[in-house]
Amino acid sequence: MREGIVYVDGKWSTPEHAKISVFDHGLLYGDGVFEGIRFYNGRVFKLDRHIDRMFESARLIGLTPSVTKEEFRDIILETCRRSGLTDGYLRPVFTRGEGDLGLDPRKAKRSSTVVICSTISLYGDKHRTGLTAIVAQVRRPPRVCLNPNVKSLNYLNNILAKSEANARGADEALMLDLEGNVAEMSADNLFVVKGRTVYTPQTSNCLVGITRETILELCEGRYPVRTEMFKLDFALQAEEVFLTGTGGEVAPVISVEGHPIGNGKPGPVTVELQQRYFDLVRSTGTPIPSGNGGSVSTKAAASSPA
Ligand code: PXG
Repeated sequence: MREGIVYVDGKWSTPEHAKISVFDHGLLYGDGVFEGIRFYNGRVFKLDRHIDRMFESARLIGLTPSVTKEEFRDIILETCRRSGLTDGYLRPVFTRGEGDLGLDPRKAKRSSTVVICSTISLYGDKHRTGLTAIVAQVRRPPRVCLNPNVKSLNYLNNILAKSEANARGADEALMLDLEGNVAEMSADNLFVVKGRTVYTPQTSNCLVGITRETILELCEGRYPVRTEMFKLDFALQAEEVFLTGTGGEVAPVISVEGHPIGNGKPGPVTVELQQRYFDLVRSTGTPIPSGNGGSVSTKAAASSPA
C-alpha cells in the first residue's frame, strides 16, 4: 500500500481511491502542469516559490487554475497535515480538466486540481557515492518548440533520455540542446566545478530549477559562480559535476560516458554544497499546521470529509 493522501478537486482520499476522469485532457494530451515539492521535518521547502512557478507554468499554457494561489497554498498544507508525514514529497498537478475528445483546450471547461502527498526516493546511497551518467541521443526541445519553464505533464522527452540511461546501465542521462550545449539532466539541473568556480547553464534551454537557485544562493560569498552555456567537453574536463533537483536533491556525478570526472569520486565543493543544502532544507520552510483549524480557510478544505 502506498503511503500518503491525495487531494482531488475538493476531496481527500487514500492513494488507492483517488480518481480522475479518463476524459481529462491531462491524461489524453498531457495538457497540464505540475510541481515537485519536498517537505522535511514538518516544513515545506520553498513552498511559495513552487506555487509561483506552478502558476507561471499554467499561465504560459493558458490554463486557468480552479483555485487561487492562497487557496492552493492552504490545500497543500492541509494535505501535508492529513498525510501525517513529517518528511515527504508533494506532487501538485493542474490538468486542463475533463472534456470531449479532440485536443482543443476549449473542450475542457474547468481545470482539475490534484495534490499527491507521499514519499519519493530517487538515488538512495548514491547521494554519497555518486552517480554515473550517459549523454542522451535525444536532445532537449528548443525554446521555440516548448518553453523549458513550462513544467508540463508532457515529460516524454525526459523519459526517453532516462530510458537511454537505463538501457546503458547508467544512473542518469545528461541532455544537450540542439546546438550541443549542455542543458540539464533528465529531471535535474547540472553544475560543474573548475578551479573552485561553479558553472551552470543559463536557463534558456533548461528549467529554472528551485534547487539550482538554492545552490546559487549557497555559493554566494563562497565560490565564484558563472551561469553560461558550455559544451560537453567542458563538463568532461571539469573537476566536479553534480546535479540538483527537488527529487534528486544534490548528488555528485562521478562519470559521464565512462569518463571519470576528476578523480572519479565526489569532490569537495559538491560535498560541501550538498551538506549546506541538507542543513538548509531541514531547518527552514513553511511549517505544516498541526491539528484542525488555524490555517485552513478554503471552501474546498471546509467541505471535505475529515
Ligand atoms: N529540470 C527538469 C527537467 C526537471 O523536471 C529540474 C530540472 C530541477 O528543478 P527543481 O525545481 O526541482 O530543482 C526538474 C525537476 C520526479 C521529480 O518525480 C522530478 C523533478 C522534481 C521532483 C521530482 O522525478 N524535476
